[in-house]
Parts: sequence; structure tokens; C-alpha cells
Amino acid sequence: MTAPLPIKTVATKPFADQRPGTSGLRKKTRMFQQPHYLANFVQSIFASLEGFEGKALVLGGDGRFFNREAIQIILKMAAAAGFGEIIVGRGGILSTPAASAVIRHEQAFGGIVLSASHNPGGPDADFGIKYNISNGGPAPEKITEAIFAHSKVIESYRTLEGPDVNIDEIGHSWLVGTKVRVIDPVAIYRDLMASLFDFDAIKKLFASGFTMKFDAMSAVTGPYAKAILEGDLGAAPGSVLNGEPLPDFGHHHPDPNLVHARHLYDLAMSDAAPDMCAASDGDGDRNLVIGRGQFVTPSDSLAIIAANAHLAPGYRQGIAGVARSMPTSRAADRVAAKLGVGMYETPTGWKFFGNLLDAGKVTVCGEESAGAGSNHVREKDGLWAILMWLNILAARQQSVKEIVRAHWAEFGRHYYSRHDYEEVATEGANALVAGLRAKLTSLPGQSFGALKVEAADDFAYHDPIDGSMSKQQGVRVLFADGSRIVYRLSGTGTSGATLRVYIERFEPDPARHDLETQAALADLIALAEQLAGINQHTGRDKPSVIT
Ligand code: VG1
Ligand code: CO
Repeated sequence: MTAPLPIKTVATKPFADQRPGTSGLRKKTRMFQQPHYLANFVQSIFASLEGFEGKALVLGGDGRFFNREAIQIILKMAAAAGFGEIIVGRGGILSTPAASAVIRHEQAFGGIVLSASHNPGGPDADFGIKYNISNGGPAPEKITEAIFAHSKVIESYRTLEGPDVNIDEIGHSWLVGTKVRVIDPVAIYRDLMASLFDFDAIKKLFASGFTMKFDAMSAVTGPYAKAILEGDLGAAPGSVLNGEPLPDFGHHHPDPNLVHARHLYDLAMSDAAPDMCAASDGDGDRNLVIGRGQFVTPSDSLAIIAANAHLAPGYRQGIAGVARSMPTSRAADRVAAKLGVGMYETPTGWKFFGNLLDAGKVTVCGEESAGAGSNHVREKDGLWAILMWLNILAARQQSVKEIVRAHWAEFGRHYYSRHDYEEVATEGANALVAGLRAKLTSLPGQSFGALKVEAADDFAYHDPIDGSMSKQQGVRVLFADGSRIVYRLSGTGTSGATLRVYIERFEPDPARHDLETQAALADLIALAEQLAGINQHTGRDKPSVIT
């Protein structure tokens, strides 16, 4: 008698809410824990792909609550689907940029990344999943829409009967005909960083007494940061804070912004400040950089990285171009213009950078939401940005503050802030955006005090590489003096709607580079309320988060 075939087909029914957002599918963890919910989405991913039989899939997550269970479900389904090999980070762990690096290094067909990024983790918090393609980057909209379409009609999925796979030991095992290879989650990423940056110069910097605090926020980057910063580069033991990844991130919100990483800001502004404070988020793709007495906005960080990347060995040839998401400040545009390289403005979310990077049009990319990265992977990369800063500091032998001030003196300063209104009622948020859209044609030419509207539109992106079109990516109001107000709704939240208002003003005069940011933007902030009726539509009289 032959053994019964271990592959089984499980009948299921569609869930109506599996449309991927800015970065994959993010929902409450309990939603993912209900029977079939995760499996339906995973089967919908496989149904949207062609030609993966016998090829490799990379699998890992940020270690949040439900990560291990989800890994087991996906391992069995990927084996049943016919992948030849599944490459898993030990313990089911891979930071998002490390997953991207592994996909590229192993020439895998693609990867599945489990994370809800900077959202909190735990049974009452958030979970997420996304698919990355063979270039290591998030699947483009064509694929995410196909996944969603399949999730609406799914009737069954395929999996394997059998015990769980051991994912805690480096080595390999077999799931029927599929090899499961467990790898060190840090090694490939660490080698990649060593190939890009001048580790000797950074080592000397630390040896000369440079001090740093990096807060891993009890999230995925702890082991990476300890190995690279304290291990390879000789930062003092204890430079990495909260370096043990915890399934609930120690009950914190692993978002390295001025609210959730306030303690770092306070430390950097205090007498006890180290030379540099830094942090990353839940899945390791965001970064925060604060010098002693000098906060660096993510938009400025992108511009400064673009202007100085040639100081790092991996970028010695110079950069081919720069891309930023539309709401990100235009500080980087000035650098690209000066360097005489291309500048691209894309919708929010890293998936829009992939084509430009693949085509060699750009080398560095960034977003105002604490994201920066380059063509070394196809995700934003928190530790990469921090190592880039360390390399620049070592090469220029100046402080963060001196570098930022010199940059503003040369290029002018873009005062910039984002105001978030989190978890507001969806109807009100939609009405607010509809109201703005209705005003777009009448706004140009109108003046509000000293601010004259030059143009207003709902940002649409025409991908220059594949010709695809993405519409309604954010309402922009552009003023004659170069200021901007941008409104858009978040695509990563898991309850209600989140309104993001992005405010920017350019100040060329170095004598006026010392204003407090909110004060410098006060007129625009008031006008943002007046144009959109934020209070009327959301019931809020102030933002929940200001970054
Ligand atoms: C937010 C940010 C966006 C970023 C995305 C994923 O999206 O604004 O810039 O790419 O999060 O980042 P949204 O749609 O909520 O504005 V991560 O670190 O959460 O993967
Ligand atoms: Co993230």
C-alpha cells in the first residue's frame, strides 16, 4: 500500500477585506488568528504568481506575536504549492531589509515578510504579511491587486499534513519534496553592509571616543545592531539599547519618531548626550538619527545622504539619481539638481522605487516617514541609514550638527512637519478628502494672507519604466513661495482612518534657520485646517502625532 498523499485541500470561504495597503496586508492580530484568514491570503499570493515551481522562497518576520505560528502555516503551504526550497531566518526572524538582501543574494523567486512594521505587536495589536518579488522589493500594484482579486473568490487552499518544522537550528530538513533551509538571519546582511561602508574608518571613529546610543526598541534589529555596531565596529558595550527582540516589543510602539522615541530626543538634547542617538522600527526598515543637540528630519537625512554618499566606498562612483515619495520634503531635489542627476517623485510606499532602482535611474531613495535606502536592497533600511551617517561622520570628521547646519547654509532649509490624526472615523476622513478634491480647480490663484496658491491637484504617478498609472495618491496644494500642504489617508492603519497632513516651507536665508519648526510653519498649519476643515470632519482639534 502506498502512503496517503500528505497534501490536503482545505475548503474555505473568501474574506472581503484582504486588499494589501501601502505595505502589504495589516490587520489586528486576532483577525489573522481566525481559521483560514492567513491561509487564504497566502494561497492568493501563490495563485497570483507564475513559474515558481522548484524555485526558492525566502520567509521571515519581525518576531512579533503570532510570527512563529504564521511561519509554520506558510512553510507547509509553500511546500504544498511546489516551491523547491524555502529559506527561513532562524526562529522565523528576518528584518525587512535583511529579507530583501537574502532574496537577492540567494536569487530566490520571491519572499514572504511577516510584519506590521512600526505598529505595536501582541494579541490585541497588529500583524501583517507582504509578498516581495525576485528583486527583493515589495510586489508592485499589479500583483497586489491580483492577490486581492483572488482573495475574493478563493474556495480552497492547499497545505500539508504533518508536524511543525524545526526552525531554531541552522541547517536543513525536508517537507516532502521541498527543502527547508534555516539560515542565520544576520550573516548575509552583515556582509552586505561591510561591502558598502568603510568599517575601518568607523572603527577608528569609535576608538577615538565617539559615543552612540542605538535603540532597537525591543524589535527585530537588536541582533543586527549588536553584531555590527558593537561587534564589527567596536561601539562600546551597551551602545545598543533594548536589543532583545520581544513578541510584544516590551509593550511599546516600535516607531522611531518624536513621540515613541521621545526619550532619545530628550537624551540627545541633554548634557549627557552621546555624539549620536539612533533607532529603528519593528521590522528594521525605518531609521531615526539625532546628533547631539541636532534632530535630523528624515527628509533632510535623505538630502544629506544624497549629497555625501560618495564618501562611502559602495557609492564612490557617485549616485545615478534620487527618488522620494511625494509628501517627502523637496530638500533632496536641490541636491539632485546640484549634482546634475535625475530626481523622481513617487507615491508613498517603497514598492514604487523598485522599478527606478532596477533600471539604474536612482541610487538612493527616501520617505519622510523615517525611511531611507539605496540600490543595495529593494526595501528601506534602518541600519543602512545609520551606518551611512556613521561613515559620513567618520569621513568628514564633523558632528551631526555641523553637517546639518552646513547643508542648510549651502542648500537652504526646508522646514517640515507631519501632523497625523489617528483612528478617526472613516466617513469623516473620506468626506474631508472629497471636499478637498472638489476645491482643486478653484484653489489656484487664490491668496490666503501672504500665501498664494499656484497649483492644486490629486497626485497621480506615471511609472516611467513600466508605464503603469497610480491615481489619487494625495492632495497637494502648492504655493507660489515654494511652500506645500499635502493631505492623504494612511494605507497601513488597522482601525478607522488616519489622516496625514504634510507641511513644508523653504527658507533660503541662513539667518532664519533657527526657528522652531512648528512656529516656522504656523501660517501653513492654520491654513491646512482652514482649507480642509479638519476639526469639522474629524472632531479633533489637534493632531495625535506630530513628527
Ligand atoms: C506609512 C508611511 C509610508 C511607509 C509605510 C510603510 O504608510 O507613510 O511612507 O512607506 O508606512 O512603512 P501610510 O500609508 O500609513 O502613510 V513601514 O516601516 O510601516 O513598513
Ligand atoms: Co517598518
